Amino acid sequence: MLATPATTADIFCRVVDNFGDIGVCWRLARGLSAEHGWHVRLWVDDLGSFARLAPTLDIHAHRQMLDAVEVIAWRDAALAPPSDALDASEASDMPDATDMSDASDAFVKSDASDISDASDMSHDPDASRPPERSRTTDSPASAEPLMPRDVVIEAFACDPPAWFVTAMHGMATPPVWINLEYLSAEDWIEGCHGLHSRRSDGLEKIFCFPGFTANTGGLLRERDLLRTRDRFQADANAQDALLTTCGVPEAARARIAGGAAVVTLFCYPDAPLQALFGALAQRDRPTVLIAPHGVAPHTESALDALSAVERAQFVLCRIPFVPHEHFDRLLWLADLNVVRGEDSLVRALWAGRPLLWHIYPQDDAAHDVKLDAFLARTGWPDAAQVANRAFNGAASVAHASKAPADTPEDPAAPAARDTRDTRAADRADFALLHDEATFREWQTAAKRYADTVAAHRDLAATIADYGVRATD
Ligand code: TRH
Repeated sequence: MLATPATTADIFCRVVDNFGDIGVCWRLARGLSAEHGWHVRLWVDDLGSFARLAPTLDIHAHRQMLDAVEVIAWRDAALAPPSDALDASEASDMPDATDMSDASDAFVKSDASDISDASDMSHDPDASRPPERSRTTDSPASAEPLMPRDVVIEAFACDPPAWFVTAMHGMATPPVWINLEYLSAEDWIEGCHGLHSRRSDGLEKIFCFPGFTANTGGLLRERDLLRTRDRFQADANAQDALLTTCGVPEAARARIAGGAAVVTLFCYPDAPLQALFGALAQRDRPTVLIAPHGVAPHTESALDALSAVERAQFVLCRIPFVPHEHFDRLLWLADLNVVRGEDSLVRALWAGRPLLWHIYPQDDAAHDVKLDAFLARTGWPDAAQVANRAFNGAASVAHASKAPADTPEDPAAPAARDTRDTRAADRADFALLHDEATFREWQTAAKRYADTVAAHRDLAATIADYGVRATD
């Protein structure tokens, strides 16, 4: 019997902002490779951001293997050669003569060292062809030209290179082309997940919507993740070792061992931390705050604004950015996780612990709708929903009178959040943090909701199914 060949795939990722785009793509690439045996090439336009999550990445390599995934430095489309030098449809993804002296991660930049006159690059007849392995100097990866393979995954409508799409079009059987969309808990996601759209050139895209329900693409969740989490949560030594690895100082670890609560802090700069800290200070146990350097820069001033007695309830640990595996475990050991964006939300969900989601702000306040849709699914106590809305400056049922500061009618209110800190939230919004009974209810509900969502198929498995169809 002939063995079925492994599915081969290209994942394209542009880092628009922050770390969420590459965070999702990196987890997906590894999941497809490790759990489904796929051969994955991950094209990333910003290796610097990627390296924050994967410190062993070589940001100067144009092609490299990392955790069995081939990572390709995908040059920035903004660095296109002069439009008259190349056909415009191809230019946007071709090497740029003006970039040749730059030490950026441009995809084909290593080629420049082979070319005596870089300024003549735009006339290089090879410029309109896909780059080939033979022209790179630093890759342990496979030797075939970078032609499309079984599956193309375009993350967040990032547009693969034009020459690549042209090559897809020229294939006898074009790849399965998946557009991986942003995460939302809104109902309409179910109706759109899996829809096909035919382009004018005849190629077809499938829309894959991650989501929280069975009728969506699901969420990224490694096999055995919850079992591994459960073991870790029951192992105080493993937790202490992780804290040490992450750079949490001895004194803070001693406080944790002595019963202090751990709160991780990964939010956008406008989070109402003063109100949150004011409520945490009312707890009958101290809090060790763990925050990456540079994140939530007003943490220190919000702590300083507390009374001396309240301030004494906190130890703040600023730690370096840590790799995904450590980040996930930090969330597992915390009593409360403050997360943002979509990837850290999902990881905090899997922690099965209470969380405050500081959702990525959108111009038309669409984030409020997304937040409500998520909260409505969780089954968390009302007070937890109030706290989450307040943390985002959104009107809540209990605190509707505070809404004007964030409504479009308020001329001082920005389209997205950026000035509202304690204007829209006060410590009363977070009262459940020091109400033991309600907090316990939240803990139970958080665990239950994680289990509920984990009963659905995970996103890598959903996408792997498309791959099976591609290789059938
Ligand atoms: O970084 P983000 O704010 O990314 C955002 C969101 O994804 C948003 O939805 C998107 O539209 C916008 O970018 C363009 O938040 P997010 O999604 O939580 O991603 C953070 C990633 O960083 C996640 O993969 C976890 C990872 N991380 C670590 O690996 N180590 C760390 O120490 C920290 C703090 C984060």
